[in-house]
Amino acid sequence: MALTQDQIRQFEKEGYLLISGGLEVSNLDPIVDEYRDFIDQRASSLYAAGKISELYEKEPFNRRLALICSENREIYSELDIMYFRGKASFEFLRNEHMMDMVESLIGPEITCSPIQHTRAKLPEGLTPEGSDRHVAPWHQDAGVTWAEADPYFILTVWLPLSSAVPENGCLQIIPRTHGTGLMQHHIEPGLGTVIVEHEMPDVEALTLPMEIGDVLLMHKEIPHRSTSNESETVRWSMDLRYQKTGTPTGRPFYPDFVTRSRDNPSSVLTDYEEWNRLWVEGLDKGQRMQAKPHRWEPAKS
Ligand SMILES: O=C(O)CCC(=O)C(=O)O
Ligand SMILES: [Fe+2]
Repeated sequence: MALTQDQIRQFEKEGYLLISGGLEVSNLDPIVDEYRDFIDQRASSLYAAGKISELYEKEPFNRRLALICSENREIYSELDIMYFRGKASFEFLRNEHMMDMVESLIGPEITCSPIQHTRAKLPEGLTPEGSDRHVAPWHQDAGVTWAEADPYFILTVWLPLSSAVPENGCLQIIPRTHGTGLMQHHIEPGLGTVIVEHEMPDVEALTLPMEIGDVLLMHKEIPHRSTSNESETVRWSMDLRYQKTGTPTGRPFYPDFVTRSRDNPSSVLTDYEEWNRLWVEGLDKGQRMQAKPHRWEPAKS
């Protein structure tokens, strides 16, 4: 649904807008189903190979992966959107209801940025090698692009596929801090890209518990983070980014594509095979270039 004038004003003032029940759960079910099916198949193959002791098939969606990973973590690296490349995930990227919300903030010519993730955030301690890419220290999404994207507006859309609560590391944001530009970040080994301490605004953080169907729209200059998952279930979520077609995404080696266009409707990418091909090519290119995803240097010790 298009945003109301009030919602647009709220986004402009606060730098974010949380829309409770912004999407019908039925819009997200196909994504959950394709992950559920994949995990089911992978559980069978791991079991057949003697790598897990049981299938855990009676367990709910947000628990089964944790139990499998407590025995074998092979599946973990196969789940993010660009590796998994599910058809329902691809179709959802141009979901009409979501595009209506996005259009209210960026206009009718919409490109989907390749800076996007499906995150299966495992209970603390279960992640391979101990560190977890889905535990994000304080950062702005403006900080995870190349500088070429700096002048342009990029909208983050964050949505859970299962309950996101403080205990499992839901999102925390610092509202009303957008409009001041890019803050200095650095890379903290083992932690990720983080805003340097003296640049962090002295404003209280807001913790945002969300349920499946809720949608968070966030300005790229809003600092946010998520803490580790202290629960026994998986925090499943997606974070997507949209911007006006023709503006640089700040990850030029990965594929962007048009998800809505009033000027040129035939430019919208609806071909699933082509999306797959673009990602296979982009991942290969990124690897060959040894492309740095963003501009920051390791913190000085
Ligand atoms: O999902 C998370 O925990 C962090 C995600 C994030 O930083 C983002 O969506 O921009
Ligand atoms: Fe982020």
